[in-house]
Amino acid sequence: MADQNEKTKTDGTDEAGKAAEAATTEPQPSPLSDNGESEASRQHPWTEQSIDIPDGPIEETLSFETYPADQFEHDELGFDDDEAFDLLRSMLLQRRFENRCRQMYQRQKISGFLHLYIGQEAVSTGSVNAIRLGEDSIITAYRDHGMGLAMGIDPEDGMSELFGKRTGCSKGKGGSMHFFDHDRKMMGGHGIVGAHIPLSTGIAFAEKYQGTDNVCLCFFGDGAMHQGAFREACNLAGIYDLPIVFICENNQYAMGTAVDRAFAKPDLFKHGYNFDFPCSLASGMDVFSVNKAVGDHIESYAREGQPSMLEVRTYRYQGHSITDPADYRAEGELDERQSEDAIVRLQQYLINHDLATEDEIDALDDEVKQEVSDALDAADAADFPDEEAIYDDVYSQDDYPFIA
Ligand SMILES: Cc1ncc(C[n+]2csc(CCOP(=O)(O)OP(=O)(O)O)c2C)c(N)n1
Ligand SMILES: [Mg+2]
Repeated sequence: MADQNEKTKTDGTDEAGKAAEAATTEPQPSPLSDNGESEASRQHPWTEQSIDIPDGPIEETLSFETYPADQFEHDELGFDDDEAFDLLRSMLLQRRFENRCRQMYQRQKISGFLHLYIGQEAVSTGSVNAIRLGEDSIITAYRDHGMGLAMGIDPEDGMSELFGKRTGCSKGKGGSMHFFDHDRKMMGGHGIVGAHIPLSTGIAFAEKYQGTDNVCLCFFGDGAMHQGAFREACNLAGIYDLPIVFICENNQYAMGTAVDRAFAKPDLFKHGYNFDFPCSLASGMDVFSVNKAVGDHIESYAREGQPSMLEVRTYRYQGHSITDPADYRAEGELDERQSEDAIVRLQQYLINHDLATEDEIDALDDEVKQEVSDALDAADAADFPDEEAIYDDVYSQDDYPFIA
């Protein structure tokens, strides 16, 4: 990691003033507490930026770490043989769960929005296995079932949420786009594209302010990077040296628009460079590549108070939502991408490394299918929330300062 984003700058700017004040474990005074006029800024000139323009040209050499598929082994990443098998369980659970979701939507047991994560399971599983679960936070967009399950939300609670039942992980009032689990620090499930990115910066700010060494992983789609909120959040994280990793799950499409048609600079990982972040690119079709990349970004950067950016390239097999036939794809495109399937890849890995037999993998799959089937029965049998519960868990404050 030593050469990560190694930069040679000859632009004459003074980097010293920007030398990272590493996050300490002591509570810090809020950088916002005195309207930006901190003690330090009053003792120094307002700006140290030079207006003497150096002789050009200004040259920069950049380097970005990559994490391709088929490069990493389970034991070098710290997984024992059983843990490697558990990764498969996690990914299979997400896929079987969502296959049944689709069916339940058609039977009108689930209504409203339904965005499936099928194809992207290595991203959630690889990432969750790189965090300190219960201490580090994860926040994501509306394609959130897989992340919730990978973080340990019980499939019964997840399916109940989708059925709108009171036993759901958001008490049946959040639905597909709003899986939450406060104890596990799964901070949602958010429906407005890009709107959760500033929230992630707030979470990271809170961790730093409270003097913890916890980090926040913020997942968002390629489409969300067009939002101004992405820039604002990255910039604040950079100014305050926050413990955060911005992770773009580039699944190649935002609704029906392909990433290379929508971006002037489709190498999305490079966008983090504008905030002086270390930036990397990982395969989202190999759980080990994701795990290694996210682990490196957490331990080398986020826990050291250095925000960073990771682009994970993946592919969604289904349409944008359940009602999208996805006929904007090229012929053969889906088959080609599915030939890289992360679940098949891991199954093959386990067999090749004598960590599991085909029979054991089939038995695991049957077990997972049964678990999902039980979750469906429980969701079906559960009650809807009471009508009065509609007023519970709604934020209100009588003396809210800005409302007359
Ligand atoms: C602010 C806002 N604009 C538009 C939408 C409609 N919309 C929902 S999903 C989506 C595409 C987002 O794509 P991406 O961020 O790549 O996520 P993916 O669906 O691929 O996971 C759009 C435009 C929205 N929900 N919020
Ligand atoms: Mg997308």
